[in-house]
Amino acid sequence: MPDIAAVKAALTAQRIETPSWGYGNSGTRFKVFAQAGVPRTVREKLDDAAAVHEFTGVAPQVSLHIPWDRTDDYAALAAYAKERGLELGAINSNTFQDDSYRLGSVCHPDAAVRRKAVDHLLDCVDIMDATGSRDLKLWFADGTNYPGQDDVVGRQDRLAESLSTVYERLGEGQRLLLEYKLFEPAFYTTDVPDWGTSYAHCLRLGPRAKVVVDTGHHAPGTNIEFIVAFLLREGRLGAFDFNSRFYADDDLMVGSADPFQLFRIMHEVAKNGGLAPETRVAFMLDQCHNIEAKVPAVIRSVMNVQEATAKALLVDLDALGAAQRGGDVLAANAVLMDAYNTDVRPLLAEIREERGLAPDPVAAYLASGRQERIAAERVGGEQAGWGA
Ligand code: LRH
Ligand code: MN
Ligand code: MN
Repeated sequence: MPDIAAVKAALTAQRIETPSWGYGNSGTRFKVFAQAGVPRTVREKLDDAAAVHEFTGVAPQVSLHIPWDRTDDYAALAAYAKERGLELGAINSNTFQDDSYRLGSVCHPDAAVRRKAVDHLLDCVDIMDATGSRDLKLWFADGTNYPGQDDVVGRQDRLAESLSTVYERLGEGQRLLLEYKLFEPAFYTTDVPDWGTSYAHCLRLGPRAKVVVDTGHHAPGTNIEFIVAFLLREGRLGAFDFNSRFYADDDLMVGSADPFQLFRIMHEVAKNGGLAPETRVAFMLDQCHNIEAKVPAVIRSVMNVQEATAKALLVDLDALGAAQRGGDVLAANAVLMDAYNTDVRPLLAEIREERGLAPDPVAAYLASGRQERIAAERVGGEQAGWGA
């Protein structure tokens, strides 16, 4: 049986990074519903992230998205974060919201557009130098809409060249994380559509290039935990963008559509050393909260990751191994299901109370009055939103 003290230590040590854009307004192409108390500045987004960390105790890092979080002094922003017990996490680039990127960015047929995109990525590395961020997280909207629109292999060549320029610029300890996505906004070909494409580019770049698995970026039925296990074995799993997928890139709260899938993913992570700090897997959320209150939704998401992790840590690996070696299919499956069916909420509540935190972070946040306070204070100015 798993040692409960070790399970508790692993849960206490786990870190979950929250996205700055999750605190801003967001929606669909049909409507963005503004909410009271939404941050108007990057600093207010950090204040919200600090609240999530205060109530959960496991979310001290915040990912930034450039230019959504642009500021003229990143070192000062990092100092502001530090004063609130936070660190600035991954820097997410944006090469998808400029008219010049209609035919792509780093894969664009025109060298001048590629140069502009690469310059932005290099600017992001400068920002990492100022903030002390470890990771540059790249997602490209590049692709084509129609057969024949562009040369598929030519686009891969341009991608490889652009990535290599950025990789060469990385400082010591900095990593390039390459995210893939099956489709959207391109509908015929996508230049980094899957983990295999990302992995192949990372292999060519070098050991500090790693794959990002965004749980919402796969075809229905894809076995994501297999991808996770494979990448961990190869030392190329850099990070997760956690969110939930009913249909496509839904960006809803992680673990809401399929908590069992999240457990299966975390089982592969836990079993294959992915929770060890030296493996350096970053557990990030990449979510938007369109109709629900944002700060409590981020807290809930952090808790969902913790619950899946706790269940994964409760898998009796000795019993599992014995059943697997003995070819006992039913027993092996039962070991996993026993862990999944365990109610880990009391264990997590106990860990929080031992650390001086409230046992139920969502309830404690709602009772704190903070939501009403920010709604009253944050009036005037322009609310932050996805894409602005
Ligand atoms: C792309 C994506 C990527 C972006 C984020 C806002 O769909 O997952 O990680 O940077 O959304
Ligand atoms: Mn993502
Ligand atoms: Mn996405």
